[in-house]
Amino acid sequence: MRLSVFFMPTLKETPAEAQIASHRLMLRAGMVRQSAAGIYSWLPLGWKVLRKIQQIVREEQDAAGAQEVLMPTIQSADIWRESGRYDAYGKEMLRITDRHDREMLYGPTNEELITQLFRDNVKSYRELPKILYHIQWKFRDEVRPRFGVMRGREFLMKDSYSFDVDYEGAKRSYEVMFNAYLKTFKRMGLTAIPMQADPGAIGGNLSHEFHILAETGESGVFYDIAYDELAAKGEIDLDALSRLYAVTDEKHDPNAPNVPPPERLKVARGIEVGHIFYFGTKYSKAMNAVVAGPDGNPLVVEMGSYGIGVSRLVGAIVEAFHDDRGIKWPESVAPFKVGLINLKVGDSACDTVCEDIYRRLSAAGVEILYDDRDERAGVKFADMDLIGLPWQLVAGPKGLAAGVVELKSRHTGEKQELSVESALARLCG
Ligand code: P5A
Repeated sequence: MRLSVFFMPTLKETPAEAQIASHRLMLRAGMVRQSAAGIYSWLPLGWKVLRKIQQIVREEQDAAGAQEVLMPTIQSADIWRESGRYDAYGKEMLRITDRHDREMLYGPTNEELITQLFRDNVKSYRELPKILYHIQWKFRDEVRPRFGVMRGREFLMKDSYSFDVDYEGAKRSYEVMFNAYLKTFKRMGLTAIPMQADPGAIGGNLSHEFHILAETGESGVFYDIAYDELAAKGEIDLDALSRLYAVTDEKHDPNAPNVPPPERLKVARGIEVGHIFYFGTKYSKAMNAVVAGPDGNPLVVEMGSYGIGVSRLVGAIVEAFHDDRGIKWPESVAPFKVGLINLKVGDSACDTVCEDIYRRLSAAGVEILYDDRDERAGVKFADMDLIGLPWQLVAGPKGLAAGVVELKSRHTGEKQELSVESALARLCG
C-alpha cells in the first residue's frame, strides 16, 4: 500500500476526549473514529488489525474443534423471556420494536439464540459433544462507555458455546477452551492470567476471567508468580491452576488460604480480554434443550459459554505495547510488517530503489506500507513511529550513495545499515 493514497487520517494533536494511551494512539494513528458514544468506525489501519486478531482467534477455535457459525445481531425478545433474562437484563439491553410491534433486541450475548438453535436441530446424545462459535458485533448500552474500543457500546466478541451430555464432558470442553485461550493470547504476544471469577449475569458456578497485564489496566490483579512458571510450559492443567491464587483487587483477601508469601505475590494491573463460564443446565433446562440419552430417556444438555473481546483486544494490545512516540505492534497482529520510508521523493536514486523494494516485497507476500509522500523526513519518521509497524526501512540519498539502506526495529529501536539485498532477505525470512 502507498501512503500517498492510503486512507489513514493521522492527528498531530492529542484528542482531548481520550484518557488512556490506547485510545489516544488509535485516534492519532487514524485507526478508528467515534460516530456516537461508544460506537466506532474502523478505518483501514484499524480494520486490518481487527481482522488479524479475528483470524488468530478463529484458527485457535478451529484447532480446538469448535465450529464457526454466524448468528444474527438482532434477536427476538421471546427467547429471552423463555430463559427468564429479558427483564433481568435491564437497561444495558438495547430494545427495539419492529413495524409489526414485535419486541426485538440488539444481542448483548447469544446464550438464548444458540440454545434455540441447538434444541431445534440436535436430537441425540450421539451428536455430542459440540462447540459452536461466532465472531459477531454485540451491543450493550453501557452507562459509561469509555477508553475507546476497550469499553464500547457496540463491540466485536468471539463467543463460543459448548454442549455436553454430562458434567465430566462439560468440564472437558471448559478445559479445551481454557487452553485455546492461553494459546490465542500468547500468539498475540500477550501474557494472559486466568482469574477465578464471578459468573454474574451469565450464571453458573465455574468461571474464569483472562486478564492481560498492562500498566494502564483497568483492574488491579494479585497473583501467585507460579502462574508465570506454569504459563511458560504451555498446556495448563486446570486443577493445578485452580489451586493457585489469582484475583482482581476487589476480591483480594490477604488471609485467603492459598495466598502466597509476599515475595511470590505479584501485584499488577490487568485488562479483561476474555471470560469463560460453565453454567450446566441453566439455559437448556429453561428452554427445553434436551436430547435422547443412551437409554432413550430425555437428557438435559450441559452447557458453557466462552467470550473473547475481539475489538477490546486491539486497545489492550496497544496498552501493552507502546511508548511515548506511538504503538509497537507485535508482528502477528501488525497492520503491515514493514514501513518503507523514501527520504527524498523526486530523487531518482531514492525513487528507483524504493519502487524496486516495494515491488519485490509485495511480490514476496510481505505486507508493506510505502511512504511515498512528498513530506519532510521528520514527519515521516514521526508517523511511522506512531503507527508502530514492526520494521522500518529507510532509504535516503546519502545511504544509497554508499550502497545501504537502514533497517530499524520498532520494538528494540535497534538500527542497522544493510545493502538492499540483505535487507530484503531479512524481511522475507
Ligand atoms: C461469554 C460468551 C459473555 O458475554 N456470553 C457469551 C459470555 N461474557 S462477558 O464477559 O460479558 O463478555 C465477554 C468479553 O467481551 C468483552 N466485552 C467488551 N468489550 C468491549 N466493550 C464492552 N462494553 C465489552 N463488554 C464485554 C470482554 O473482553 C469480555 O471478557
